[in-house]
Amino acid sequence: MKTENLKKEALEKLEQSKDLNDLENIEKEYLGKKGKLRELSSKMKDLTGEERKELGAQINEALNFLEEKIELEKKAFKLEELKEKEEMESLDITFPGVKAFQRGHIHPLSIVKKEIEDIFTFLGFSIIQGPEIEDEWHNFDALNFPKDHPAREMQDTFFIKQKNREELDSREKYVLRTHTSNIQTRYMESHVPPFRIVAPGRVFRYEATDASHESCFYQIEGLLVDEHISVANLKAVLERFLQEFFRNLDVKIRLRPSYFPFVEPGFEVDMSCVVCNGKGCSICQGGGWIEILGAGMVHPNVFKNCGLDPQNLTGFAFGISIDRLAMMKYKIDHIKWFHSGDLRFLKQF
Ligand code: FA5
Repeated sequence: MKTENLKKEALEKLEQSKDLNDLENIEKEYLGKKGKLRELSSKMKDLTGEERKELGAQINEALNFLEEKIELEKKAFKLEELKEKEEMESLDITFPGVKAFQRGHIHPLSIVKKEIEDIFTFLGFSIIQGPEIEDEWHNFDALNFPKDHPAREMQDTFFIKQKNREELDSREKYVLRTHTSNIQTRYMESHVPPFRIVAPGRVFRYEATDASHESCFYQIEGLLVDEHISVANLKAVLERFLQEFFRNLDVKIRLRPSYFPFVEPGFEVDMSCVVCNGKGCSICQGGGWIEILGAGMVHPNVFKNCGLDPQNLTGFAFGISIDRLAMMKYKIDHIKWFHSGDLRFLKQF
């Protein structure tokens, strides 16, 4: 009966075992060379032949029984271990991440540029691109800039270093474009009116920076050429554009005479302040109006320089600062923020 008791005892321990280590200890305790069942056989010498035979059979039966049981338990533990390992190591790339994925932000200038483009597309304008490195002909000469115009001087223009620059023709001398008006001349050279285009892009100026001036900023050029176009059309398009852009039908504009060599008459255009509705506030410095763009009627010399006959053609052009529109829309107090790369600023959009 001793073997039965040992079997029972071993089975109870097996039931309570928690891992392979426990099983190995049970195996050693009952089946090992010095284990409890083998120890029983050492008592056989005191028994009669018949008793010895019977005990031997009982011990063998118990050994086989427990061996089988322990083997089964081992397999079960190993399977469990494998499953756990698989769960830990398996990689399901379709599984959602533990941390929420951080999405980037569209830059405020890109948001505003897209909005402006959408409004002008709605008004029937096409969107055109032009080069940032431009020859002096398209950036100045074709636009009727006199050779000695101060805008060509070192304080305004980034000139590209070229060998024997002085001897080159203005079509071979390069600058970083100082405005998007270069796209006007390129477009008029290669297209037949009527047309209406807008052209957004980066422009570069060698000038001191402050809250509303950057050496690299964005403009959007507008050009509409047809017969019988007047300042009234220019005013209507600009006013409509601004009302759409600021989603405010009270936006008004006023034209102040100004000089740009490529338009006649030329204007600086102010809009009524959208922050105070023209009553006067810190953004418009109390005046109720803010200057946002230059505009005018295309000068006949520009038509001529671009190979068009000024006789029957009229048109208007304008150049808006995208940066300044963005500043007003989002009430941004300094132009430097756009290129600061500061995430605290960018995350707001
Ligand atoms: C021009 O660049 C003309 N090409 C605009 C034009 C086009 C006039 C077609 C007539 C017909 P201006 O230099 O004024 O003009 O610049 C246009 C607008 O850009 C200004 O009204 C102002 O809002 C903005 N601007 C000018 N300089 C800077 C600067 N350094 N940083 C940011 N915005 C500027």
